[in-house]
Amino acid sequence: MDYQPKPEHRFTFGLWTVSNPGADPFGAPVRERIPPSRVVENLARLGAFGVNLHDDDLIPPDSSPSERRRLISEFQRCLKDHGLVVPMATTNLFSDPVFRAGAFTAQNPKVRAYALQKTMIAMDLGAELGAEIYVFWGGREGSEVDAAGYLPDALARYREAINLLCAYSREQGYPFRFALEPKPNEPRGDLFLPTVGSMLGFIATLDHPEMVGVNPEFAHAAMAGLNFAHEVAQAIDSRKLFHVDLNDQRMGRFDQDLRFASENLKTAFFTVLLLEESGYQGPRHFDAHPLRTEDERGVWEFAKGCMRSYLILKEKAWRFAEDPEIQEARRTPAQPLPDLRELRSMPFDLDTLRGEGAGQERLDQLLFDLLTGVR
Ligand code: GCO
Ligand code: MN
Ligand code: MN
Repeated sequence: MDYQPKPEHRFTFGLWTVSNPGADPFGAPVRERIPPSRVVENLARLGAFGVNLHDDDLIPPDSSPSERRRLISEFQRCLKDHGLVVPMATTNLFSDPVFRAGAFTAQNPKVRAYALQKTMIAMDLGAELGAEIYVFWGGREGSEVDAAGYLPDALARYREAINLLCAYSREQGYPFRFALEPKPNEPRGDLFLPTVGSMLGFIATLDHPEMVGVNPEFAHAAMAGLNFAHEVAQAIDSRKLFHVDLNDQRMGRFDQDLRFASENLKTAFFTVLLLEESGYQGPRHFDAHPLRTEDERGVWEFAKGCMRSYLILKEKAWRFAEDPEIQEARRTPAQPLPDLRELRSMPFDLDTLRGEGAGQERLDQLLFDLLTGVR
């Protein structure tokens, strides 16, 4: 096995991921921002399928209309030359100081209107580039000071914004499916709608719930101490897994955005197993950043590493599914429940049931042996 990524594996990276210049709250950038054309060229060389972007990643804010046109057509030409696509687009509603107290949920109606307009323009751009998934990550939708307003009002403003944008997408005839991305905190003290479950509850209250799903992210679950595979499982169970952000993170740290599978090997394995077994057809998007220690050579090693690790875990997932001993230990008896009447009067041998172990120590060790290459 050479673990060579190919477009059919549907690996994608954001322009903002590989070209992240490595600034942090304590230090200046350590790398030049890699221009979009060089990102496309290198991702194609490494075997990726596509590249995703925020409006501002491609078109610096305050660009003139002619500058905008030039940047779009140059980028389109570059995508065509290298055979890369843009499956997903999104809006930067967090960098500009105007969004310091929220974008869609800001109390100031002018800020909300501006956030909506910026998103409509970014949707036009995404549609022009062929994107079919539109991600919403509410980086500034949250609070530090809950005394600042009645919390349910913020959610109502959020709902109004997503409803308006669903209407805009439909009116324009765009093919978008919206994917809402939960995160527990950072940059706000507490972000609204912090988990997949919160998002699913919110989606059910929208005008067009069928258009809207989720974009769970590994690191966001890990920050909250949650098991990412369980987050993905709930999204799959609700048929709402529209997109996925793969990276890694240690719990109790700042938002690390580490290379996929670099920290939590088992959860990464179960994530890949779920994506592959469920028949998820969407992009495998790496929303991670190269370490601040790296120069551009390290950036491409990082990108290669994300895809390579996924493919290695995919091979392990196959072996897991085909290993007779593992499957035997994993088997759950497929016995339907009796009907209600029978159930009500059914006898149980509780002593036997209470005495039965689950055999999971052995199964977990078999998995360890498989993942470490001993098996
Ligand atoms: C973060 C988020 C973002 C979003 C991106 C796309 O923690 O900063 O994960 O990277 O995914 O803005 O909406
Ligand atoms: Mn993130
Ligand atoms: Mn993300």
